[in-house]
Amino acid sequence: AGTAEGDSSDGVPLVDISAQTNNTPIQQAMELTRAHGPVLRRRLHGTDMLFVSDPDLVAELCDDQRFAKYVNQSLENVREFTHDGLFTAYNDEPNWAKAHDILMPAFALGSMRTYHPVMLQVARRVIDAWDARAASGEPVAVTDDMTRMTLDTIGLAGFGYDFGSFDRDEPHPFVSAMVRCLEWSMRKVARRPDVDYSEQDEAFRADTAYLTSVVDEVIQARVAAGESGTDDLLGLMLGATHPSDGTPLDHANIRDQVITFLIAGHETTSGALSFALHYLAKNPGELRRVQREADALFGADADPEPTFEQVGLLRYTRQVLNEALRLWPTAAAFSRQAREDTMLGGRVPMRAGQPAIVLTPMLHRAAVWGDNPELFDPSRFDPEAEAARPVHAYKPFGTGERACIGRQFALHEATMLLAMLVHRYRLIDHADYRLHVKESLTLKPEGLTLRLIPRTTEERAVGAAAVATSAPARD
Ligand code: FDE
Repeated sequence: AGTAEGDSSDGVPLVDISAQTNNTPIQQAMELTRAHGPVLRRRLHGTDMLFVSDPDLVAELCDDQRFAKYVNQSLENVREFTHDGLFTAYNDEPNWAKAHDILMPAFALGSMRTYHPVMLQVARRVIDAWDARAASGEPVAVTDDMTRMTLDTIGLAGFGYDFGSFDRDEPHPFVSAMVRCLEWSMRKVARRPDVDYSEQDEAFRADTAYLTSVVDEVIQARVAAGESGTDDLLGLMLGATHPSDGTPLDHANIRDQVITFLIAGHETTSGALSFALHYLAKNPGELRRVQREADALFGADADPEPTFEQVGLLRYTRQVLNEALRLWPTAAAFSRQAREDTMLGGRVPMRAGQPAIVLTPMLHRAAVWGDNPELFDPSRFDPEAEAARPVHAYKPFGTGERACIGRQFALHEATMLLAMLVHRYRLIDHADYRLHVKESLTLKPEGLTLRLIPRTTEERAVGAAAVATSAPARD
């Protein structure tokens, strides 16, 4: 994992990785942290970056009085195709506050009630596709199908646009183009000064043009449809004006926001579901536990119609997702910059504007998580256990006012689908899958396939009865 070149004047280890290949920068930074400790400087072609995963220091970085979001180098590259959209805007760009204020209400917990029927509709697409696989005995490609699900959901719920991903054998071309753009953004950080990258840049520009054309089609479709669906994200952006100055978002910015939501709204969520399914397949005891929770709530009938309220009651299923996002937070890093000259932890000097990257997967493996952090254990998110932990020890959705706006959306969608899937199928780890994490700015388990066996009504009835007799009902 690279040898420390030495310590900087403040005692922080400095590691030069310029000579190493860098297609998995997050896992590489995790290795560096394992080797050199939870505060280090990584030098890449002459540029140094501070990486932090110590919970006390992360708590400081999360203090909005002292630090703010920093648009780091990879986000700077994403900016080339999302400009001042929510994710990539600088803190002081007017469109950030404007879009944030206009869109916030659409992401409050109560608004999930509006999206619930669409989420259910897309969950049924997954089940139809998986039923066919189960019947033929073929395995399912988990990550691909979760990506189909989340793309269709954000498309329909956010913009009234149907990507129809389950009617295609290959991923929707939007997904392939978007993944290439994200990979370009990630790899550009590690470019060597002596190599010509114009071919990659040209391909990137072609992909960007394609993304733009798809989004223009999405917007056109809405404009053509007239007034319907005016309370979704696109309707809000086209219609609402900012409370303070009475102006709406301009069209170029709306396009950037749509691209932003299509990206942020599906890559990360599909990864989270894929990791959760992987860990459940590897941990039969945990799988049984979520199956029982679903059996108790949905009953023995094979085709439940989960209600909005029921999703809020799927507490252990939610804990499984939390735990999957602990081990593999799919948006694996966020960056902060000092507002004024300051000392991090009283010993690492940071000048005003200087950045630090919070390496979330290692924060999530710090000593506060106990002595076996690699163990998949959703009981870490039992309410008592959570209350005993420092609040900033868990940050899969970032922090402060630039934290994830889509958190409730992602969790509602993912919790419901996960419960429906484990209610319906036994998950068989037929290929003895060994976790291989692919990085394309976000993380996902590459090549994960599972075989499915439909559960029977009797199995579900037994599960439901076991819960009814063993566990006192919680409020
Ligand atoms: C955001 C976000 C974040 C932060 C970043 C920084 O700081 O740089 C994070 C970490 C995240 N996010 C994460 C996540 C995870 C998951 C699963 C998700 N996410 C999901 C989702 C969905 C949707 C729709 C979204 N998401 C969205 C979003 C947005 C728009 C943003 C930006 C915000 C501001 O304002 O800035 C985010 N997200 Fe997320």
